[in-house]
Amino acid sequence: MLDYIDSLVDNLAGCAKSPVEKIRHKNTSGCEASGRNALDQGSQKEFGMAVRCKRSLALLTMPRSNSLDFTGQLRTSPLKLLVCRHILKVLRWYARDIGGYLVRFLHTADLHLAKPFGRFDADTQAALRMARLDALRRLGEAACAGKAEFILIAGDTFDAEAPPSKVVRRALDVMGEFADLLWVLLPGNHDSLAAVDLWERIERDKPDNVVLALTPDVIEIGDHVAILPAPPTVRNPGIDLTDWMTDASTGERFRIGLAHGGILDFGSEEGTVAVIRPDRAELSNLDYLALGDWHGQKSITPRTWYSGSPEADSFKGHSQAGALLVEIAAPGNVPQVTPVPIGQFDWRLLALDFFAGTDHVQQLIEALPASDRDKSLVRFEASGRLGLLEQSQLRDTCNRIADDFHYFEMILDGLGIEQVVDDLDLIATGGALRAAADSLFEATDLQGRTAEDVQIAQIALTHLFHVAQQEPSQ
Ligand SMILES: [Mn+2]
Repeated sequence: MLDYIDSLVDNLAGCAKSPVEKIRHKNTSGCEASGRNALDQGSQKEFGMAVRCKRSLALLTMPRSNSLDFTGQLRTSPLKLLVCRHILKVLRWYARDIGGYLVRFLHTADLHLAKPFGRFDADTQAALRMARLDALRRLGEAACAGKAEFILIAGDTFDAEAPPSKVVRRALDVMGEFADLLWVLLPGNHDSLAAVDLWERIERDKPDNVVLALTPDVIEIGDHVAILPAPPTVRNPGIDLTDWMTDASTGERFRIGLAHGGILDFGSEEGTVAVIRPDRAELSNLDYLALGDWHGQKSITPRTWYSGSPEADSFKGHSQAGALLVEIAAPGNVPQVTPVPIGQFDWRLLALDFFAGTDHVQQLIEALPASDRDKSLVRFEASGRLGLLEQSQLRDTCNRIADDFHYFEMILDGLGIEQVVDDLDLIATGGALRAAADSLFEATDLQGRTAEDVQIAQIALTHLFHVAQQEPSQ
């Protein structure tokens, strides 16, 4: 273990020289555009940090022959492993600082706070809205756990231009709780710059650790990072607002673009005009382009990512909802992007194709989420063909399991009827009911009818069958 620490120290001592040398090299070669010289404040800070690190590291490993030899004690102490681990942790932190240029941040977007979720009952609506506010806190926690310096929210923090006042207050309070973390907020298309009152209010009430990206101007974070924002002026600007990034001067800093909208040839979440160039990051020399709009996580190029929503909001089948932890070792390096799960609710679309003769109930049960059912929203869409009795059994199964889930919706209208005339006997063998069943059955024949009429007849017949099965037999 001690040998390992020694070798790590040697490596770090070697590394400590490199950032300083790099700066000098850039200046003497004259290839740097914005002219930071070797003795400016930033360089002095780098050099000071390197010297301090080397001294601290030497102190950590030096006193082997001293009477206060803690490394000697380590050999016998039961706390040996614990202390060694702690020293290694400290050394790794130094390794990170000596690098000097490493940047780590969390990229998120599309929280859609206060989204109404009108299709659901009031309880589900409230739970889903609360989950989005919780997501904000979980993002803060994930950023701290991942040692991120700041969080970029790439638009659509709010679902509407005039969200309920209390939601704005809560959101700002949650961000304020993470005092050591910087939150950079970009307007999106739902909360574009046209939402003048909203952004004025946020500007007035926000805590100090919240930075608003309301103009296409460079935002400098610390000594090493430049954020290049492209705030949407209106809901659907129709022009590529990231154009300005190419000519933005940022010196030695990391160049991180922040934008909201659809990428050309890829489309947008809600059908707005998709105009951002897919090669914007490469074209404008960005280290990373943090995008919002698309609610699923997606990489367009190694430097261009949609983080997706941190909490899912549709049955579109996006990948697991979360954020992206982005680490860039030095300007120009390819970012290391790690998805971080955030979302609590699992929106599950079950599109199942049935055909007669298979165990249809088992097919459904196997496809259902096995765990965390109270956090699952399920939309079950059946297609294919089943007999009337099998359809009725499927409906019974759905009714039985629906309460297991936070929300369960079944859509059996796409399921055709396997035409077994004997099934009609199970409705009635004679009388008015049988006459109705016969007439509906006849109407399920496509000959001379529209597909829509046939589907209506099928739905009516399956309902009639299901109702007949519920009645005590005559
Ligand atoms: Mn959105």
